[in-house]
Amino acid sequence: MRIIKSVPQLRKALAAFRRQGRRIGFVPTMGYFHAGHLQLMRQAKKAHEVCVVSLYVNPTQFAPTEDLAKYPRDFKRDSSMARKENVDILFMPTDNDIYPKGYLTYVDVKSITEGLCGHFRPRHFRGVATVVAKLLNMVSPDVMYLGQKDAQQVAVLKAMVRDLNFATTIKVVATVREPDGLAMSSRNSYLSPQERHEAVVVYKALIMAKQGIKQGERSAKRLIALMEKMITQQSSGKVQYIACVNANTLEPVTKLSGEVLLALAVYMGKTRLIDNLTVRV
Ligand code: PAJ
Repeated sequence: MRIIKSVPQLRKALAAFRRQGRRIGFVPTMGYFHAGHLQLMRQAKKAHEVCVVSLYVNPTQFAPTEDLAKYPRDFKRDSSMARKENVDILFMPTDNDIYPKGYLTYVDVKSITEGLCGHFRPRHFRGVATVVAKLLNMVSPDVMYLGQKDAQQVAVLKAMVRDLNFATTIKVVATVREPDGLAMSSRNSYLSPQERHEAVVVYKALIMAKQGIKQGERSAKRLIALMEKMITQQSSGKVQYIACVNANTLEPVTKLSGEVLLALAVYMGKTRLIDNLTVRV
């Protein structure tokens, strides 16, 4: 595995792979790897692509009040985990590579960034779209791998790739979970043992809602109320939002039909957890 820090070096290394006729698979990350990240890397390797992983904690997707400074970082651990997955290139740009002095340009995806997480993190997806657009221009991958864990991020980046004509296909990888169902996340490391114990309720609420739909429930309002009740009764978690939306457009639905995304954000103490499930009604 090569660890590359500069864009010219990256382009040179990738050009050599392309001359060999190899396809490039790309996994953008902010590091502090867990089994979810590794699953994305494995998908690229399984497709016999050159696996390029970027590791960059992107400041523009954090609000001033958020956890940028304390976001977990462990480069040694990350690089040894990536090496074990046979990653070909670990790309670690610096702030100066991504946002040099005088930086002016941002990518703003409209409407689907306004609901769900976007409602509570107003500039978050602008930061995500901007950094991913830049990384796509640096790597020019054939395929980009994204996790379903961040369902709204997937929808936003799919729209960006379509609207700005990036020559990259997006592959979405199912959410990897802990044995008790909690979705893997770098932020789970913030949880106290008690919060970690209670955090499983987030997934349990989604599963209960899915079962409710299977048994014929079609009212989004009733389902959301049930999920909220379960979370507040079984944990000290504070619900930020629970939503039933169309899985493609992310528009809220009142009567469930078609492909529905159940999505929620819950604070366990100071840690914000998100999760989702798609259900075909
Ligand atoms: P990060 O949170 O590090 O996640 C990197 C990728 O791993 C994302 O595509 C995310 O959806 C995926 N992922 C995270 N947890 C997962 C899980 N439990 N199962 C499957 N996939 C999972 O998402 C970001 O970084 C950033 O916003 C980024 C796209 C890199 C832009 O800065």
